[in-house]
Amino acid sequence: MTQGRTLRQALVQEGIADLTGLWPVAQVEAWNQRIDPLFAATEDQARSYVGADQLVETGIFQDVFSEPVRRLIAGIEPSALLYHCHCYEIAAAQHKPHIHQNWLHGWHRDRETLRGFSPAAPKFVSIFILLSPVGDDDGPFEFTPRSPHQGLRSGDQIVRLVGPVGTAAIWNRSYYHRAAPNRGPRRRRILKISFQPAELANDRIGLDEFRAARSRLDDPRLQALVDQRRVGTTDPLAEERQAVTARIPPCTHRNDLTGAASAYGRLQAVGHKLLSSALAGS
Ligand SMILES: O=C(O)CCC(=O)C(=O)O
Repeated sequence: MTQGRTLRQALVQEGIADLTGLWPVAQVEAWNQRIDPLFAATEDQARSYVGADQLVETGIFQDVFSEPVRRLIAGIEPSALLYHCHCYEIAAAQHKPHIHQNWLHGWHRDRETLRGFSPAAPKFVSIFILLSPVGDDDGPFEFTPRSPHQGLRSGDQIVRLVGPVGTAAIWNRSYYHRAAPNRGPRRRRILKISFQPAELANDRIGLDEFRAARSRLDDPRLQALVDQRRVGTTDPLAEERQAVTARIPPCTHRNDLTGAASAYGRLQAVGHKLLSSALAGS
């Protein structure tokens, strides 16, 4: 555990920090009761979603973005604008990851973050809150907590996000991560938030789910988080910025990549680095 590091610093260095406890378990269980009926209609699908507008309708959005959470976000990115805000479920009894399943065992960096990646600032950040309990076989989120420019190596130490409902982590989307296969008997449910500086291109904030979410919110501080008109601007949110001390989750596992796959991963990392440098100069 690193002492005294802020979340912003941890997101640059290890790329991940623990947020468990920020949303009380009883509150998360109450969210589940509200969205169970929404997910019931789609439980035969490989992946299913409850969008930002539905999260506003059920009051979950307002709970998630409480004042302390908004201050924590502003402490990481003063002009934060949302990029993702939804709950999703992935199917049970799978042998492969639900995303990028035929590529490096699912390990990837989020493509839309590569152009703006900076090794000095966390620009593309996600938060995961577990809405179903996740054990080793339940499709846990896995994360490589070191600079993505070093590429992937076979047997690298990784963080695995397992735990009861309410377990939560914040992570840098430009780092290597994956969903392990959900081999278990139940659908895995997560609440996902992503934010980024408002000035950056944002191809999701104009989606109907965000427009509807904004129109249903009364509080201007909540509206600002989903306001498409802020794209391209640098004005900070109205929140006081809070620099929260980071808790770095331990590495408990190693990846199962073969030497050949990791060599390919390193080549890919060199390519990404060259691309970032070229785009930074363009
Ligand atoms: O569902 C997961 O555990 C990982 C999803 C993922 O790769 C992503 O959000 O970029």
